[in-house]
Parts: sequence; structure tokens; C-alpha cells
Amino acid sequence: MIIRAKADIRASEITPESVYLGRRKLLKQLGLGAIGLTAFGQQQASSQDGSVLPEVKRPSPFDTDEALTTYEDVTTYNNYYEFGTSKSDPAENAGAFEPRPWKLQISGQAENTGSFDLDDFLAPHQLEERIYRMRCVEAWSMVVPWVGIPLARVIEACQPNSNAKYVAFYGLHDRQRMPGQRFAVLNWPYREGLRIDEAMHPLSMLVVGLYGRTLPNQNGAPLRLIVPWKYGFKGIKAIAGIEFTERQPSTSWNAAAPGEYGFYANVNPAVDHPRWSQSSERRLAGSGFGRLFAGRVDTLPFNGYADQVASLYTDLDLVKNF
Ligand SMILES: Nc1nc2c(c(=O)[nH]1)N[C@H]1C(S)=C(S)[C@@H](COP(=O)(O)O)O[C@H]1N2
Ligand SMILES: [Mo]
Repeated sequence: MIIRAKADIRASEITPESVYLGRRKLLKQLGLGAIGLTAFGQQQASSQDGSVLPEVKRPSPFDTDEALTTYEDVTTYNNYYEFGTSKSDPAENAGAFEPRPWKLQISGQAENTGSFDLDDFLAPHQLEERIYRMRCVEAWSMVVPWVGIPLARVIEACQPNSNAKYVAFYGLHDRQRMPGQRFAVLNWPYREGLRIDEAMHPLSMLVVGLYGRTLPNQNGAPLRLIVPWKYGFKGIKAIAGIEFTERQPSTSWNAAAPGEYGFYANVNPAVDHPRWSQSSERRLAGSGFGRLFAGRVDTLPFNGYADQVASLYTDLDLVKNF
């Protein structure tokens, strides 16, 4: 499979989320999963673009059936400090960013290390769609149909050795292409990390698209991480490197403010951020009213994924290891 970089689809081919979800449910009932969005037929104009991703496997047993956040909101209300610190900056400033060609550097405690062309690297893997909740540490949340591959597939392909206890990720470091890196708001490049068992968990995903199309730049093109039981800042965008390490890697927000952002960053309504409560969240979802928040909902332990992931942390004090 080749993931095309350029927007080669007319804006009028974008499917609105209501149609998208209705068709998706129909396909589910018909037992038709792996089918491209192009088959959906009904289309509506949008200011956003992106290429349709072919042969996406759907539905997933991990899908939430909560109302989707609109494509418009998912792609215009963003956190991406490489392109500015306000929520509207990334959509405004990332348009000229060119996410191809893209090299992915694999390094550290593994057999298959080196520099790979991203498309070659991803080619052997079947794309899957997962409808996940995404909970930002700033207490807002969304529901997004992400498209990608389980991170475990990629890790297996890298063949980490027994010294690999953690997986570190780093973003692109390029002040020309990422103007926000001229400001020392974070120690660039953006860095994130997971324990290897967290990275191998079937919910962890490397994401290349959303709503059936390639990722818009502001959402982290060409490759980002999504770990749905953790706060959104774990979901590093524009991944340029993956390193297998023996020690817990340094992560950007933890390094910037260790008392506010932990390495684990598991969504936990019982552990407040020092400056605000984490017990509830404002949901950007399904309202169809653009930037309006649909309402406040209770935040769930592990963002509602406790049944799947709580067993990873039975030996860990989650208050100390926030
Ligand atoms: N490289 C990079 N990745 C990043 C960030 C960033 O500033 N730079 N922000 C994070 C934060 S705080 C959140 S909440 C999510 C937001 O993802 P979205 O804009 O696709 O909703 O991206 C995360 N990944
Ligand atoms: Mo965030």
C-alpha cells in the first residue's frame, strides 16, 4: 500500500461525519469492513483535504459508539506547538508543511535498525480504523475515527532485543519547516515514550489518517502516535524516530513541568492537575455546531479503557506515577 502525500482528491469528495457514521453502521450490519471511503458515495464540500486511504479494515472491536467529533473540529482545534501555541494556529500555519518524502529512524536495542522510507516501512501492514476517545490534559475531549496500524506490528518488525524496556519517540526537528521550533516553549524535538508493554498493547496505534483520509498536517502528518487511555500529549505528531531503550526516556512535557505532566500520563479522574480538576471534561463531539462544546462529561479511569489496560499497572502507585 502506498500512502499518497498530495491532496489529489477534490474537496467535494469529503464525507460529512453524519453520513460517514451512518454508512459505517450499515457496512457493519452487512459485514463489510474493509472497504474504502470512496465507495460511500454521498459527499459534501469541506475546506480540508487529504487522500482517501485504500483498504482500511473496519470496524474494530475497540470502537466506541459515542458521537464523533466533527471533521471540522478535529482539524481546526489542535495542540501542535511546532506550529504555534493557540488552538487555531496549527490549522493556519501547517498548510505548507510537506510530509513527503519522510525518513523514519529506528535505533537502539533492536535487530532491524536504520533509516527507512516511511511508505516502504508501512507497506506490509494492513490499515485499520479505530474510533477512540481522545482526552487532552487540558480537560477537553474528542471522539475520532483514526486510521493506522497497531504499534505492536511495527515493534515486532523492528525485533527489539531483551534489553528493550521502553520505546522512545521523537518528532521532526527542523526550524525551517516547523516555525514554532524557533521558540523555546519546549526542548525540541518533541519527545514521548512508553513502557514496552504499553507500546505492545493492542490499543496503541501508529496513525496515518483520520476519517478515512491521510492525516492533515495539523493532526500530525505523516505519522503520529495514539494511546487512547493516556492524555493527548502522549500522542506525538510528525514522528521522525523510534528508539528502543533500557531506561525510561525523557519526554517533552515531563521535562518542561515535571510536577504537572508525568511520564505515565494515564487518564485518571482521581489525580488532579495542580492547576485544575481532571474529574470531568468538555466533549467536542457530534454537536454539528462547529466550535461549541457539546457538554461536560465525567472523565473515566484510563479514559474508559480500564477493562483493557488496568492490568498493566497493578504494581504501580498511580498517584505517584501520574
Ligand atoms: N509533535 C507534537 N505532538 C503533539 C503535540 C505537540 O505540540 N507537538 N501536542 C500534543 C497534545 S498536548 C495533544 S492534546 C495532541 C492533540 O492532537 P490533535 O491536535 O490531533 O487533536 O497532540 C499531541 N502531540
Ligand atoms: Mo493536550
